[in-house]
Amino acid sequence: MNLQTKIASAASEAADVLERLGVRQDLWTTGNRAVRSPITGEVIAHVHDASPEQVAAALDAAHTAFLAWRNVPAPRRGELVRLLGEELRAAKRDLGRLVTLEAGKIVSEAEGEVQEMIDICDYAVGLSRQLFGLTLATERPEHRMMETWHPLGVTGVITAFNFPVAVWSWNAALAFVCGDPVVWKPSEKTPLTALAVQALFKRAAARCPDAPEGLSAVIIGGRDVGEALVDSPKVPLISATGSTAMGRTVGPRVAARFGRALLELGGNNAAIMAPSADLDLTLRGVAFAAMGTAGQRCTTLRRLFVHESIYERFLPRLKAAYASAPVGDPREGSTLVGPLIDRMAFDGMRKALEAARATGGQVTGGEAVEIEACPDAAYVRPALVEMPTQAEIVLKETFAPILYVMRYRDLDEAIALNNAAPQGLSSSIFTNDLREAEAFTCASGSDCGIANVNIGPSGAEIGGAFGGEKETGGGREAGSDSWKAYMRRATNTVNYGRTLPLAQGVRFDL
Ligand code: UN1
Repeated sequence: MNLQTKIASAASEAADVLERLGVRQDLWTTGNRAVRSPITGEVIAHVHDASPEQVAAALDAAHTAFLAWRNVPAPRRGELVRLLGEELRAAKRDLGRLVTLEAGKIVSEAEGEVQEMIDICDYAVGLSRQLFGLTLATERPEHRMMETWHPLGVTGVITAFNFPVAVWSWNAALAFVCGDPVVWKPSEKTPLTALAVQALFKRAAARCPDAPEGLSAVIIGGRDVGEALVDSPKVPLISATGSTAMGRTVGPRVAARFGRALLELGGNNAAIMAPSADLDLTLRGVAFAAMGTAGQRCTTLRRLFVHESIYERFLPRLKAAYASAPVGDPREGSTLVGPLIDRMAFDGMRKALEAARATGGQVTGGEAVEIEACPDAAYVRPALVEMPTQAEIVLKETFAPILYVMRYRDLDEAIALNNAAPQGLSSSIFTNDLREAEAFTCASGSDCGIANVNIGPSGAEIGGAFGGEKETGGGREAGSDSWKAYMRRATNTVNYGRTLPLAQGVRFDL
């Protein structure tokens, strides 16, 4: 299929945006690592991998920064994050543009990602005055027992290409107010946006006299750089976002040194469409959740269970939406589905569709959309696959726009199908029946970290805790009390009396 014949180069625009964002030219022109834009597949920059010495120096500097930063009162640490939020507001369009150029997101989603950074900064500023603990009842007279929260240390952040800037900010904004420096290893596929964020951070830090040198660092590189971060005893917390395979390596390595790991891994998110569902609303909810970000969100909708009584009515409408969703240059205002990150992602999609066909799947869409003169770009029409059962391939996360659709008969069966995936990130039910909605969100309902009613599984806002169970890794980021992962808890018992009563009535009289 050939939708758009020609697409304008991304390289010179990337150079302009990087310049405006204040990224030093040598950081992206003279390096060893080529960076490609998924829009055209062309090389748009060359960044420098960090050497082992540079990684060690960044970690030392971050640790030294920690020793000072932990003593800065939390609301003053919040002032740095407020300034960062200001920089992000001013740079929203440019940074969003760079996300589009480097990750291929459509403009509105790319700017939405930057908005998510601004939101978490605002949230963290408020939080900087609310890092409170409890006062607890003590069994001993003239004693006080309380819980205090203290900065933990350097936070290592590993991020994926699909949210190249927002995931850092959910971690960093909280880490900074909690008193922790941040060393960031971005995806090899999206280092430019990381350099841009670091430049904005530096602008904010320059306006904040309390901020020590080394509070934020970016270390670019492959697996070896990630491993140096993961194995460093100077990094008590590793927050890693990526595949379950990555988490299987990172989790045990961090555990082996008794570090703390916050893991945000694969998702294989489902929605249930019940007989009472609002058809129009569900159609929009499903379309955005399944096709948005070209199916490359960890919260993307990948499995849809439609009640048999409405299946025949709903499916033709969904198919029409799939056939008409505009695929193409994410810089064009009318585009809804941009490119996949690279050809490898397309190969993965093709293989999954083959496996689905082999187990009885009826595929609509899924074909490559070729762009003239851009053989390295990977545009694809999103695929809708009607499956007779939830076969093995459906239970795998393929990071591409594939939606498997299945029928169900009763809600218990649908909830069991929702929970049958090894991952447990996000889930939804579309229903106007209160009992069904409550059954889906109750203890015996969805087993995911996120369970929604009448919205899709993706597009969470930052106020809630974000993350999931089972193979998703169990971590929680962003809102609610996720900040506690970035601090150490101390229980303090203070005796203000003149005797020494022992707990549990123990006697030890000399
Ligand atoms: C991810 O894909 O890594 O809920 C995170 C969402 C976004 C975050 C997705 N706020 O879809």
